[in-house]
Amino acid sequence: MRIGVTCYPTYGGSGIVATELGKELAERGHEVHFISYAQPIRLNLELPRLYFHEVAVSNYPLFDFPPYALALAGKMVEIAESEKLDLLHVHYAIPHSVSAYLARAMSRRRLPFITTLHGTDITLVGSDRSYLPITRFSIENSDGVTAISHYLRERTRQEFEVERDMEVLPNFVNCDRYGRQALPELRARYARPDEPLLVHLSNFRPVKRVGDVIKIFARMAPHTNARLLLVGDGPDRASAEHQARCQGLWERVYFVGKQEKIEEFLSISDLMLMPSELESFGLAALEAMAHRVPAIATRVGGVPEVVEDGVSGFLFPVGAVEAMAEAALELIHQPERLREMGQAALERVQEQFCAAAIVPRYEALYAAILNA
Ligand code: GMT
Repeated sequence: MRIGVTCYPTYGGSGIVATELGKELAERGHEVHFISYAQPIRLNLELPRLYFHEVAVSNYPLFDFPPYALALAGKMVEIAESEKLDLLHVHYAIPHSVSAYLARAMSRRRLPFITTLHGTDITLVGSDRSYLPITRFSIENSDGVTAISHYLRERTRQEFEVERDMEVLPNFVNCDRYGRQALPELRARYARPDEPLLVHLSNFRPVKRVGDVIKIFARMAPHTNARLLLVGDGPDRASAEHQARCQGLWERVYFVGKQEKIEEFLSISDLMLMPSELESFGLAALEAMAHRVPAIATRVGGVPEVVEDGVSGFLFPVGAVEAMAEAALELIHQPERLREMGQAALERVQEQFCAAAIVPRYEALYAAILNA
């Protein structure tokens, strides 16, 4: 098949899932054309059958806000026709799904499109009154809709009162590439062998509650020689850095910013902290679990579908920093228990979230839509 994929190319879970799916599809022999305003961060164009088409948005002085959704729709049609695309698969409803709707209407070829809902496109942006009607419209008019968790599907049904079919296709990792050996030199940069290494990975947006990560670590600090690695960047990074300095933790926390090889940082870590306000899935926890790193996380959204409380991690109410610190301390003080949880986390990933099981379900959905 020839598939057009649109996603946000920036540091965010939906773009990462879209890119990983594109890579998997290309490996399986499909031709995959990414259409976006920049090359997605994890997209490696040296791999065969993967292409990137940039959407140029002209910014006439009359516009306070350049009309990206329209430029994207135009580019989708252009690429669909020049590359003979069979379908479009857009990740994140706003505005991609609306652009795909326009592209389908404009195209001289048959051009069905699938919308994958990821989370904030429903829970924050889509439910904003100014976007709600058009989000509902684009969901109702997509040829196929998928959601990355049962939670998100239910939330979409409630929020938008849509009755249509929506398949739950969870996020995934490539189980052959994950779980490699830890890199001793990289780990040595951040912690000695006897110092447990905690990790937080996010885009540092308010919904991630990075401040709680620091609060948890501050409560742990007097009772452990552990260190904390913060991977990623975003609006709340500066305040988290300030908080770490004020708490006297600066020597023990490392803000390493955006990283290309996330898996290297996860593979040297012992325990993940993900105290988010909301996660429709929690891809960061899944990626950590694939490296035998259990998560201390919040019981929100789709997280319980990923992390089994007490088995592959521990779940707490939002803001329960004291309890999260206690649980993290208890785990790092019992290396055998930590190891068992890490193993359980890996097994859960292997049983439920391997690309080898999920990607064929996307292919089947594409085929069903093309044959409809
Ligand atoms: O969480 C973010 O800020 C980014 C956002 C996105 O769409 O890029 O993430 C959402 O999609 C991820 C991939 O499917 C999920 O793992 C995240 O849980 C989800 N974020 C939220 O629901 C807050």
